[in-house]
Amino acid sequence: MIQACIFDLDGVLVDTVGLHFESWQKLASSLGYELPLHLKNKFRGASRMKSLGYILDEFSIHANENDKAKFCHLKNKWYQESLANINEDIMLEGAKSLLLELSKSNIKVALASASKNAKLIIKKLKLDNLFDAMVDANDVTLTKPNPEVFLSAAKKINCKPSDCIVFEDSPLGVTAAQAGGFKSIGIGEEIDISTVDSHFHSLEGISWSDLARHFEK
Ligand code: B16
Ligand code: MG
Repeated sequence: MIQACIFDLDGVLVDTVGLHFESWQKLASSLGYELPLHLKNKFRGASRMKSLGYILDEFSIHANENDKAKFCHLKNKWYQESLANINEDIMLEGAKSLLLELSKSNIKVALASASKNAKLIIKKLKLDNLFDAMVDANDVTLTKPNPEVFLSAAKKINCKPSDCIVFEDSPLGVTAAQAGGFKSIGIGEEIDISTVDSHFHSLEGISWSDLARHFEK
């Protein structure tokens, strides 16, 4: 029986995919490059270092470990600057109402994000009270497509993976959810619908009663 919903953050609850891309673009510009648009979706669910790897590969840039750490630091500085004045407007359609409904329905809710900024964003949006547990890239050693972040979230809320629905916008995250034995809902256009239990354009219009019916039929 479904007992919990586990949400990815970027691209599912908040509209930050563009902000990540713009921050990487600033880094690329500082090195004299223009990022191709296809990287925007490739960055979804990818750790900061994995994302940098995509950029270095794209332009065949050789960088040592010191350079990589410096590039990641710069990107994150710009990303955090872009988060400075965010408010609820950055939430994606349907996100707040579904979180509220789940909390009223006594369904456990957890966050499982590949971003080291996830808790900062949740705090800025004053959404902490809607989550029973939060796990982000600061808490795990392996990143998506490894299931560690989802398994750790499930453990914190004391639920079996098969009793949890994971909401994800990235193929990396869907692979991680499947590898961990979770039910999965793909959100948005980057998801191959054959890889998930259910697919929606956004969280808009998704209600807990529909989900319960769908997964318990
Ligand atoms: P940071 P998610 C992921 O978050 C983003 O999708 C991905 O684009 C980003 O590179 C990654 O977090 C790391 O973020 O640099 O803030 O640690 O989608 O798993 O919530
Ligand atoms: Mg995401």
